Amino acid sequence: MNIGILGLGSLGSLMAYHWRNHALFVLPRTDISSVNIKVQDQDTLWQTQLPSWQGEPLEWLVVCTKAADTLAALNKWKHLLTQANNILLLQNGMGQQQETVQWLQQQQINTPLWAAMCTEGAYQENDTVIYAGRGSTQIGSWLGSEYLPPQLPKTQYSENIKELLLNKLAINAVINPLTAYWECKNGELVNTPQYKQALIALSEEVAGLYATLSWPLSQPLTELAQQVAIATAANTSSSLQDKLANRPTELPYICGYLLEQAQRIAYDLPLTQFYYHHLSA
Ligand code: KPL
Repeated sequence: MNIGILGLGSLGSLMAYHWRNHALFVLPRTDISSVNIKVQDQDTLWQTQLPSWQGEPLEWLVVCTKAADTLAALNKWKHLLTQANNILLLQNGMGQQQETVQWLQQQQINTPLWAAMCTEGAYQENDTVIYAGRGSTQIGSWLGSEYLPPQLPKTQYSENIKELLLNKLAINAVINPLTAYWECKNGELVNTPQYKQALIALSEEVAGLYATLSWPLSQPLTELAQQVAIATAANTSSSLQDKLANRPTELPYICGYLLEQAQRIAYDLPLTQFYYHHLSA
């Protein structure tokens, strides 16, 4: 299967590793003919050189950029996008999917849009991506189409991808701003009484918005956020990694998205607002 990867950050590189037995192409930001990647999976170091996409037909074009970079990244390749049978957004956050639907319509590109919810963990150390936590990747049609393309390896189909993404968004809306604000590992949010109090307060605030919007949560958010903080205790959250590396965080597509939804119904999210503004400063 031909797969194109747009955005070779830690997640894009990890997916390339998963799909290493397929014909992979990268869509780099600059005009280079290939990209080197290295992924460390426990004792195995996988390294390869992936060719740049020249418009070969793709079964899947997978966007692994930061949410905020989605449209700029797609725009660079718009003249070739009709060569991709399916576009998948494999990113944290919410809001970019709706922006992409609109952008595709404006460009009159009818390629089916898919979204993914991924629980894999990876981070970059120098020029190597470390596969830190095994998880899964669920994908579903963003507009609810019933058409099923050839299965993207190492993913499972979900019929309720929006619910899964909203659930993940709620978890990220609690763990990411708190870990970035306190500069702590995920696990410290449950082990340090002061941070745990903050986790409970923020979970209650976000859960209140979800209830008001009738957005489903698989469990009470205070429990869910603590479970994920424990399960990923040794992780540095993606927002803290970004903050420490002086990169823009994905918080506009996490807290920012929730603040926008709350504003539309005049609902207050004082804690979310506080952390978001503090971290955006
Ligand atoms: O998705 C994550 C992230 O860091 O962005 C969590 C679930 C918080 C794990 O680190």
